[in-house]
Amino acid sequence: MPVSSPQSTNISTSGETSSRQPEFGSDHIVDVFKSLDIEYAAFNPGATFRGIHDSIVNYGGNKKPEVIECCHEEISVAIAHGYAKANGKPMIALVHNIVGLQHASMAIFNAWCDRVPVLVLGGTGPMDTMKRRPWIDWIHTALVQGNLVRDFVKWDDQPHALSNVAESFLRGYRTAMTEPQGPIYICYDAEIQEGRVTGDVLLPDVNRYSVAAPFQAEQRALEKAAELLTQARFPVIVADLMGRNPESVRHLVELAEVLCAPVIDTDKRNRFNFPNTHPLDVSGADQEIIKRADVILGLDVQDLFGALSTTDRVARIARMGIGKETQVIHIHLNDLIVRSWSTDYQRLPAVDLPILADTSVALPELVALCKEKMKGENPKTSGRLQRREECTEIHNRLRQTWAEAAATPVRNGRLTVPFVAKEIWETIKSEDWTLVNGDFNSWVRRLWVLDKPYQYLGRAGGGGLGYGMGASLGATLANKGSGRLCVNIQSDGDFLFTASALWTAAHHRIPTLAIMYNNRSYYNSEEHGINMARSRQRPVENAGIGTQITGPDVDFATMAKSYGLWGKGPITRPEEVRPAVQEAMRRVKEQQEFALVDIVMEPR
Ligand SMILES: Cc1ncc(C[n+]2csc(CCOP(=O)(O)OP(=O)(O)O)c2C)c(N)n1
Ligand SMILES: [Mg+2]
Repeated sequence: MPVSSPQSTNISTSGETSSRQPEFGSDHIVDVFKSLDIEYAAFNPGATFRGIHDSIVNYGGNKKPEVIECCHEEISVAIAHGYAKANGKPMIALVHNIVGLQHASMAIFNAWCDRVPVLVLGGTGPMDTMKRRPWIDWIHTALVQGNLVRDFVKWDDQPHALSNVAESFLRGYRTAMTEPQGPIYICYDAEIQEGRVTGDVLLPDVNRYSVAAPFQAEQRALEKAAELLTQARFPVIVADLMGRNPESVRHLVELAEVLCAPVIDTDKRNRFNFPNTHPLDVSGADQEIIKRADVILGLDVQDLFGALSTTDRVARIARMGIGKETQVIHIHLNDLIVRSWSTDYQRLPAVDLPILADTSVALPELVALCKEKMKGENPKTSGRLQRREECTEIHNRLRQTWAEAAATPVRNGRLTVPFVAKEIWETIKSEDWTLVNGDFNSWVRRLWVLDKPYQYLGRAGGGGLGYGMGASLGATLANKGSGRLCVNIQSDGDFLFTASALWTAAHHRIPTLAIMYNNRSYYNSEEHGINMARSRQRPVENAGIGTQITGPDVDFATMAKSYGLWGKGPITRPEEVRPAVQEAMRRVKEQQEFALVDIVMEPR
């Protein structure tokens, strides 16, 4: 049977097929996975993909992909989500027919909103009703299964025959990877997986199906942008998802320096966009800076309206924070990923110069055009140097205030969040580290040095709890062999949704350093309760009902231990923090094992 052997490609990195001939449909499916160099397949098992399961293990040798066993489909997808953000390429999350897909749906929604490529695969059927077992095969088969998640995946498919599988998967892979990226879902009929291969099944040369080159902005639009930015009195840059491409960070630094323009990350903290040590980084003074802008450049801002407005969270009123005459430029791809079901496209912002382009190629071009326009300009008389100094002052003032906050170890009988954040920083700062989840509600950004794009991966995207454990394990898998310390700042409420990810961490020896940000509360909700009570003049003391996670207090260290992992805590005293984190870090580095430190602290 002729099987073409794929070479390296810009879709995959190496491409490897099994040396054996496919006997069953699912063997061919695994060959397709291998041709695209898929490293892992995370799943909770299920009979609808038992064919693929068997082929991964017995035909593919449990390598490329290798099985990552999970206790919940939400974990499988979150692992693939975190992996893709850390690695830039996707892995597979396999989910059992209707039931696994329903469990997975929250995590798929997170990946969708976060614009991250995840290959969600499932099984179904048999679609041939004569071949179904009574009851179970009927309740677990849908027409069409993809309908369940169609509104928040870029594409879904159910190949009709084995001969359709390779093309379907290549299309899925490419669709997920093409900007704006996102999850896809492909469902395989049990019959296709379990049937014998009778004729020729060809593996296409994956080199010829690669992701298209990123698309550039229209030249005249970029020139207009350069003109506005170079002539501005006070240009401000707002970045959001731009940093998903690490190269873009370098270009943004150059643009900010050329223009002497302040840079703000949106408060969504979606990606690493700009080094927080740079004097032009003024995130934290957003309102003060935005108000002064006469020209704003947005870079892949998902919610530009939100980023430029102030919101009263209780009254639910947003007011524009910029003047009517402020010119807004936005380089983005948002309009290419609009769906009607969820309104994750956000409020429609007023933009004077919208540019639909991939920032990874538009930014360097914009830098070149700005430089060209500024040729011969005297930075002293142009006011640029003065602006840079002003920004530097703001930058330094902010950091000074934040450092002072970290000097208070205990308040109201609890460790303060900034103090704990600082102690952890002091412990890990000489390591090559990456923060794979969490950020202590921005205290990491305020107190740690983030100067390399891989150091921060952003948040869940869809605001759905249950993300942190899976995503951090996936990102740690992606960092395997890098020697990098992978740190997860894990909030307690989010953890409890997917706590059984501890089993996956233990079983697969995934060496993440997890710090439990234990405020013994779904505090975000408690805070809403407090605000609600205040605005209605009702007792704030009741805000803990239905929100606090006390009585019993969860003993997270013992939870970790019960999965055979190393755990320490609860840590409640200032002098205990550093030694505990040091010990955990040693454990992670030396034993290459997951370790958890439970630190009880103030809510915020
Ligand atoms: C799946 C899901 N259920 C409920 C919520 C509502 N919610 C938003 S934040 C939050 C509390 C989160 O608690 P935790 O992870 O401990 O973080 P904290 O706010 O305490 O720092 C809740 C319940 C949600 N976002 N997602
Ligand atoms: Mg909490």
